[in-house]
Amino acid sequence: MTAREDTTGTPRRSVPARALSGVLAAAVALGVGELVSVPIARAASPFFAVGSTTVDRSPAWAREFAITTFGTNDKPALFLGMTVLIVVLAAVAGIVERPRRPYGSAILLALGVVGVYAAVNRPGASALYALPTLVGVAAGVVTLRVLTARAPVAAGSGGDPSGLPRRRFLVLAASAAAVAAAAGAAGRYLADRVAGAVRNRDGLRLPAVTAAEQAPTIAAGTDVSVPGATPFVTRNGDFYRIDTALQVPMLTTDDWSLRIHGMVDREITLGWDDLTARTPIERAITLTCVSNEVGGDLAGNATWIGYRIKDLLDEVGVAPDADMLLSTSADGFTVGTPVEVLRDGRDAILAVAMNGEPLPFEHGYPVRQVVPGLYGFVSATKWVVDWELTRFDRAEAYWTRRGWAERAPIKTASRIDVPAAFGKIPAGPTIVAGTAWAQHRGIATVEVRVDTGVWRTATLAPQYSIDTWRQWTWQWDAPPGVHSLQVRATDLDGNTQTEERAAPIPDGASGWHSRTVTVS
Ligand SMILES: Nc1nc2c(c(=O)[nH]1)N[C@H]1C(S)=C(S)[C@@H](COP(=O)(O)O)O[C@H]1N2
Ligand SMILES: [Mo]
Repeated sequence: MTAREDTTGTPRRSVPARALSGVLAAAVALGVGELVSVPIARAASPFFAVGSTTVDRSPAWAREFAITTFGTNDKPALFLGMTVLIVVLAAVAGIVERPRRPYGSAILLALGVVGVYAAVNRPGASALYALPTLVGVAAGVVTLRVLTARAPVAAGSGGDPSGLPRRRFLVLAASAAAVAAAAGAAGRYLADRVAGAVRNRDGLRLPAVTAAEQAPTIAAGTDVSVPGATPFVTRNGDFYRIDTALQVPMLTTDDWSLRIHGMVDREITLGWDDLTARTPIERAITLTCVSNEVGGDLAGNATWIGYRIKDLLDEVGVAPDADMLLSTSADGFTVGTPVEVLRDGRDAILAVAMNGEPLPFEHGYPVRQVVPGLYGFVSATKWVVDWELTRFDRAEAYWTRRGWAERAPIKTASRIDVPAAFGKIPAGPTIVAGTAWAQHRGIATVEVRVDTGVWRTATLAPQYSIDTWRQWTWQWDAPPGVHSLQVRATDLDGNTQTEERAAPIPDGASGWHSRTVTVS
């Protein structure tokens, strides 16, 4: 049978060499799978997914047997068993692989199907969980094909009695082993770092805020408590997330430091302990994204604990002609914030906690900026690690370079939450509710109108602070028909929202939010 295939006249490699090829191919597949799983989830690693699924799906007697036999070593025993099984199957795959009849590749693919099945069925898995196995198996098949291919015998190389380009095989096999080991080790290392960051966050003690610096309590009625209306405090899990990070930076408080340099009298680098030795303050502040469309939901309100940015700037001594704080995140994103705004007395902070928890990783753990009144892209740097005091005429931040504004105070905005868009409601008294914001200026009035009628004043919830949004309600005696509800707000500076529509780029959307409802 070998002879039939050997149209090139080159003998195939020995059985042990082929078995080794199969094992190396499987190792490459698992190593690459491990590495690709890091940004997705531990459970997306093919080896881990199959192991966990085996544990979850094994019948009670098998589990009991494993625990009574191996005790707390039941998991290492399982992984050892899986490894032996994979080595055997992979060796067989290597032995049966033929250049024209890829039986071995088919075995690897079949193992891949098992891996994909296990990964996408892990709790909370998405289709993305298939990716590590798919990429891994592709790498494994390529490895197998290369290692089991018959290299053309160069003329005059007949000196080797076996006719095999043995050196070439050894080099390839060693390379495959190196790839497998490096990918697997890198994957494990990164996964451990991720786990280390999770442990670090779980174990973090929040700074104790003195009574004087605690956020004021939320007065009754601040939350209008109308079903479907925006809650006054946005839960962390519901908080909008906007960033350029494909992979959320996972820093520990030990990894973190903030270097402050540029146009300053004294450069300093703060570690976590240096930062948290300062006096923390707690404030509720509403964040908004410049990309928010009229009526959109890229805004959220949280109670933050942090340290005053102004105090840090005073400490380093900012040069009088420095007008920009260029902040950089651990993943290289940059933000330019006017120094003047940071020092005008508002509660601009380096935040470490959000709604009574350490910052969630997606929201900047361990340290981010929060600045009342400015859109996030010019103020709210997450995972912030570097501050350079500079000038707007010398430096340009990430989004400014891409056509967005250099400076961007938040525009006064209002939104109808209830009734729902294109909702159907019965005629008669109904409640209209929503939110409005004009951070650091505050909301003075909200008005609602039906169709082209007169503007009516809505009832405002108590103002918590000028840095937070303000909820409102309006009683409507809804007549039958299709109606358009519109809303506009006026801030405490006396500026009423313009009707003129502007797109979010370059410095924020404008226009009145409206909703069409059918009343019957
Ligand atoms: N490191 C980093 N910080 C960032 C961003 C980013 O892309 N990277 N996006 C900014 C933008 S545009 C906004 S609106 C806010 C959003 O903060 P959130 O995701 O916590 O809601 O973060 C800001 N901070
Ligand atoms: Mo944003």
